[in-house]
Amino acid sequence: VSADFASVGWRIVRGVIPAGELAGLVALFESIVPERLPYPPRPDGVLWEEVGASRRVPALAALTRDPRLAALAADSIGARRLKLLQDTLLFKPRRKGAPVEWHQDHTYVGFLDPPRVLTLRLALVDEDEASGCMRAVDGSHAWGPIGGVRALTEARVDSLLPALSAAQTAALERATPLPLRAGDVSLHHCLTLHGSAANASERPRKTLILRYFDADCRLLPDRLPPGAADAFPLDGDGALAEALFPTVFGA
Ligand SMILES: O=C(O)CCC(=O)C(=O)O
Repeated sequence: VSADFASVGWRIVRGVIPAGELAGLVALFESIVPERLPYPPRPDGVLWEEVGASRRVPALAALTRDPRLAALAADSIGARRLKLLQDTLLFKPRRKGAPVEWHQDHTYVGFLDPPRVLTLRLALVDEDEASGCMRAVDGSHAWGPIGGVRALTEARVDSLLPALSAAQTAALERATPLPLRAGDVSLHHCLTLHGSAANASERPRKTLILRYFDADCRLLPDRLPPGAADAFPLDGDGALAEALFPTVFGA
């Protein structure tokens, strides 16, 4: 178990993917999320999140099982076996990249119990404060869940700001920026409060996001919105179905 992750709620691991492998991963990203496409703008800019591509792109599926990534995630929460919940390719175009509102992933994954769920992010190009890198509030995973659960089927992430106490709001001022070099990885707990600013830089931000959970987690069906149960089938042992939520570590 990572001590940093347990006490702070996030950790960074440098140089997980060596420079020689990055061009191939950038090309894979580009084949799924081409930079030239006119992604739909929101009032605050463009943020494209391509969700679930590993179910149709074998090279991406292989990456979700890459032991360099999956073992880091398992180690961070001390899981013996880990399953993949979801993969997302996040693209914040240069100059007009939109922010990600302050949130806990738990709002969208809180149907898994216990909350032994985490997110691994692999930077494919350098990301820093100018290009809207992620920011996290140290120790906020100990605050517990804020607000309700809305499950992964939500189209966009809402700000938790209105639900925060005065002390929690003040803590946002001290949020830690998580600048990454291409090939670096950050991991955060599903209860860690985080977000990211706009990308006003001349560089695009391209991040591969993998959400994993302890294979011992069980689904709480009453936390799914009506009609969502079909997207979360179970195997005979009560675990989320292997066909859609594959075991990526400790199989
Ligand atoms: O990378 C970002 O800017 C935000 C990512 C995020 O919110 C997440 O992975 O849960």
